[in-house]
Amino acid sequence: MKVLESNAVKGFISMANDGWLQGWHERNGGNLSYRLTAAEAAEMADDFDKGGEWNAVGASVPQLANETFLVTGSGKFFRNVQSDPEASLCILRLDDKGESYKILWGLKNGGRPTSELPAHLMNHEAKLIAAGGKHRVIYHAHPANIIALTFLLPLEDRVFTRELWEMATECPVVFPDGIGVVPWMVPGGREIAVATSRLMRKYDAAVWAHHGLFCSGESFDLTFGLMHTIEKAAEILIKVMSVTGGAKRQTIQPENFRALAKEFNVTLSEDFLYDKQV
Ligand code: 2HA
Ligand code: ZN
Repeated sequence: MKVLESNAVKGFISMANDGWLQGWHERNGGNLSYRLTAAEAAEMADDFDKGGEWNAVGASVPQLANETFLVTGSGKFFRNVQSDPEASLCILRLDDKGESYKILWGLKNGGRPTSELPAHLMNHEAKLIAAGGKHRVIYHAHPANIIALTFLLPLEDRVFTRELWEMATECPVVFPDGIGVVPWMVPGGREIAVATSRLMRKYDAAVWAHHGLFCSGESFDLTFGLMHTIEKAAEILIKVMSVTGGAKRQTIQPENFRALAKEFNVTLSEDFLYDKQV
């Protein structure tokens, strides 16, 4: 099978385009990665380049040894993914130590995998361990409202989680574990990857202060939906803060969250249900 005929690849391209249409990917902003199943990698193996050299990942992810990933390219624009996937994306395979990768397909005009490859792979590894292999998608985008909040709220997991939960009743059902916050750090390297993957053990989403958001999920729909839900909640909070500076006349209270958790069968940590003024 040709790579571009695969349903997994089609789903990846359509998610990338959805992110572009949301306005989350100015210029070359953001990146997306998908861990292929063994069956998906096998069915398109005929279309893979058999040669190619090994390149350093810039991080060590031994739990992902020999795994195959579809990722966006460094410096490539989400805007062009749908019209020219073969120039914008690549499929890579890790070596048996999880320290080097080889490109099997894509980047036909040259280039490298996403500059955030260490963060993507370390997040995949953290999720492989924490979620037993169910998660396959890691998504990084630059949605404006969640970024704006990193100038306004304390950079604390408990504050971001609680404020976003209050903005839409379904938020605690969509991300019951909460959301983590990484303080400002230089992007693209191992240090920010380590900080993010530490949070990803606990949460499915991590904010990068003054930069963007990382989300993890089992499918393209769930991961895109998580990014979308968080950004929508952030937009509502920005609207409220724009009008009143943050004061709320009424909101969802801790006892309301506890009732919701019971009805929707989710566990909400009491760490996020602290007492505060409205
Ligand atoms: O430009 O988003 O974090 C790609 C990025 C880097
Ligand atoms: Zn970014």
